[in-house]
Amino acid sequence: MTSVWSRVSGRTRKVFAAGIRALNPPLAPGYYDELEALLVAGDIGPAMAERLAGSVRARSPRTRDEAVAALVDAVLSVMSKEPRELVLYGDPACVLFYGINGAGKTTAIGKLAYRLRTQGRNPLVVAADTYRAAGIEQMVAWAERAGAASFAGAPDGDPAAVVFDGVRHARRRGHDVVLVDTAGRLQTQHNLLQELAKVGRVATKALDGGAFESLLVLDAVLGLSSLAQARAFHKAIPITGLVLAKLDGSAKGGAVIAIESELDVPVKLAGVGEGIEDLEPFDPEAFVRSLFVED
Ligand SMILES: Nc1nc2c(ncn2[C@@H]2O[C@H](COP(=O)(O)OP(=O)(O)OP(=O)(O)O)[C@@H](O)[C@H]2O)c(=O)[nH]1
Ligand SMILES: [Mg+2]
Repeated sequence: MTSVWSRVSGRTRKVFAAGIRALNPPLAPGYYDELEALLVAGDIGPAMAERLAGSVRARSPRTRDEAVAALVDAVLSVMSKEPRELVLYGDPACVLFYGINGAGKTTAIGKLAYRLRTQGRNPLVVAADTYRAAGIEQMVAWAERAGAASFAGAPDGDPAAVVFDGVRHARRRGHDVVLVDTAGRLQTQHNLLQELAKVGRVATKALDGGAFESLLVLDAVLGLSSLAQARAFHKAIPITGLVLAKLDGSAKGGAVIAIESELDVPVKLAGVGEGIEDLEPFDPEAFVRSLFVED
């Protein structure tokens, strides 16, 4: 049976698995250059591709299987070692979602609310995308589908104030987790990044200094161009985890290897479709094996 990972990373997998099959065996001249080019084609980035091909070469594999095994090891060794489980402690626990426009924030929150409901938790969805009335409506509609309660800010309101009030509302009503949706913003919009930083500070205050999950949602379709986004967001607000949305439709899933490695922030969740159940805790080993190893 094919795993969820070989299904969702199908397009990226096509680039890699077929390419690896077509490569000369490791003992042939040019093998490592070809391998490096293949990794670049899968959007792993030139520097990381060189480093990974070098690691495989250092292991002196004699067969294609040995080379692939060395590649899987090399990739796993550059990925983040930070824990991937969402940290959901606190009174209430809080998860803040942010990212560029259309990345998949609202959808990911809807799916996570559903997942938490099935685990017996009682999440409150806080719709703090106050820039667009439709943004609030979309979040509230997802919360309803998930069977979760929601708390909406007024359109044009201050998102930080909505988060503060949302946390208080959650406490009063006995919700154990707050999931906060924010407006899409580009990494080049300095004011909006500052606004996000303020949302983070106010969340800390509302939680009496408690920690919260701070998740940058990336559109997997964009590949390596997400690296610049991630760097800029990370400067504005400490990122505790990544959400890789739309992995099912991306041919550039390889980029996550370089992004994780550079930021040392783990992908915690992956969006694998448009349905309410299409969210998976990220499993790097299964993901990497699905990219390079045929089943
Ligand atoms: N195939 C697929 N589509 C997804 C996934 N996640 C989100 N989408 C689609 O991507 C589009 C944008 O998703 P939203 O959740 O609205 O994105 P957003 O980040 O909230 O967007 P803004 O609020 O406008 O910034 C929608 O059409 C979703 O159905 C996924 O994992 N797989
Ligand atoms: Mg949204």
